[in-house]
Amino acid sequence: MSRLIVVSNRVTPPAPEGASSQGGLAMAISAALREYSGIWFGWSGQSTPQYNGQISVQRASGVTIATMDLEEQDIQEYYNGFANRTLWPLFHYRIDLTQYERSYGSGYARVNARFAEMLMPLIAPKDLIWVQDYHLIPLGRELRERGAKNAIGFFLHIPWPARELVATLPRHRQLVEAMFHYDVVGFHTEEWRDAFVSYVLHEAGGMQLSDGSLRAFGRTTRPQAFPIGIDAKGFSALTQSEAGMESYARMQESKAGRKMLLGVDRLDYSKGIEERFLAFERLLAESEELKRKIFLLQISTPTRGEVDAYQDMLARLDALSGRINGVTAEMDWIPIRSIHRIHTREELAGVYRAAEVALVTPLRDGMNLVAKEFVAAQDEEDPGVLVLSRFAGAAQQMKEALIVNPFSVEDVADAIRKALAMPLEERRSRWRALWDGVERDDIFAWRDSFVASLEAARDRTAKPRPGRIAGPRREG
Ligand code: ADQ
Repeated sequence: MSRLIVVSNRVTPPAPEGASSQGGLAMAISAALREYSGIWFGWSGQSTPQYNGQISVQRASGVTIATMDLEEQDIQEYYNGFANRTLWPLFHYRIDLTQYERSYGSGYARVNARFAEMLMPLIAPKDLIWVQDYHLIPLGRELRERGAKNAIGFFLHIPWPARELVATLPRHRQLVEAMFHYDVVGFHTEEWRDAFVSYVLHEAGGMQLSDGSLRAFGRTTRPQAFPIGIDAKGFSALTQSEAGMESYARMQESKAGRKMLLGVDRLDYSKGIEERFLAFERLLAESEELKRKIFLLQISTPTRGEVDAYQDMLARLDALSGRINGVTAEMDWIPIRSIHRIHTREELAGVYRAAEVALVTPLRDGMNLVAKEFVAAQDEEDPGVLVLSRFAGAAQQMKEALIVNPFSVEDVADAIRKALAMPLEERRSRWRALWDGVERDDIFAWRDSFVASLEAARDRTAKPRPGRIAGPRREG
């Protein structure tokens, strides 16, 4: 088995299963590397007064992790700047929040070059290299320029947007050209992959070859969809852990016979939390009979606090839940419980299991793992109902959920009413179909299919066999 080197912006040392509170990407990588001999390389999350080219290496839970510190200016321009003020909002269709600063672009290029400089000495000739996410798009090119001949793959955890949006980015061609230094470029869904293909064919004058790969900028890459999953069985088992059962029992008690709607998100404008609150308000206004019988528990962890759009959102969200509660609450009933805290995986599993309805209503989301965690945590005899945004990548797979348009408060309110009234038999059959998918397309299937694709790319490079040029593909 080849050694796998995973590179991501942040490296979060893996904690023993069940004890961690890592975010979606970090969860996915530590689960993927646990069974692979390999290295996880990235930023430590710490700043250093001056870039010193030093790497710190440690082993944690069977994974070797190698990290570097970044200078404050790097953090501002690369991480808070180009990654989170430019690419993140743009790729989530928030052009109104997208900031196009030249200094962000230079910081992004500089940090990607530093990543390559630090990583090169760790790479052995047969290693497979797997670069994660939008922070590191140019890393493949930087590695190639320094002589890396390995199979290198890239996976984008966020959506790839319509080409008209990409074209608003200064030097967008250069960014896309960088994708062509990877042998494989992975997306969560066929929709995101097709949007990338569309850019290449129509903006970059590229060609699609008969084997599905793309040729442009004098290079070839293979775009593919690899829907990410969770450690489904592992997550399901957390509901039976001591802490999981305790959190379930605590929630059941605090529900006091009421039905619970649940939202769990990183606090981010892409997650549609404000729109969800407004839909809930609409539901209560239209369905008087539901008052006092239901409540919404929203658990949102603040992130990216240095970026103003996130501070603004936190303030708006608190004001909104305060207003709705102020107008609607009664002495012994509060409609929205909104908390900003990180919970352990076990606690979350117990809370998911106690919920009658999960509201996963992002305005745009690469995949959304919360939808899958909710399904994995249910009691098969009496499962809850998943309300899922059509704009989450997960909606492509989880068709038995109640699929909604999160921009329409009426649509979401209708779906909540339907979920609350759904007969047990229908809940069971929908849940069964969802669980079958979550269990089959789990995190290990995701890892294995990406690595297999990277291995195939390595084998093709060893014996080059050019594909036939098929000409630009027609858009359907
Ligand atoms: P995220 O935007 O972070 O991930 P998501 O996929 O929903 O979104 O993952 C969030 C993770 O954080 C889940 O595992 C959840 O349990 C955890 N989490 C959220 N709130 C928490 C809390 N209060 N306490 C503890 N844990 C909490 C990005 C993309 C997604 C994509 C993933 C993986 O934006 O679209 O699904 O990467 O590729």
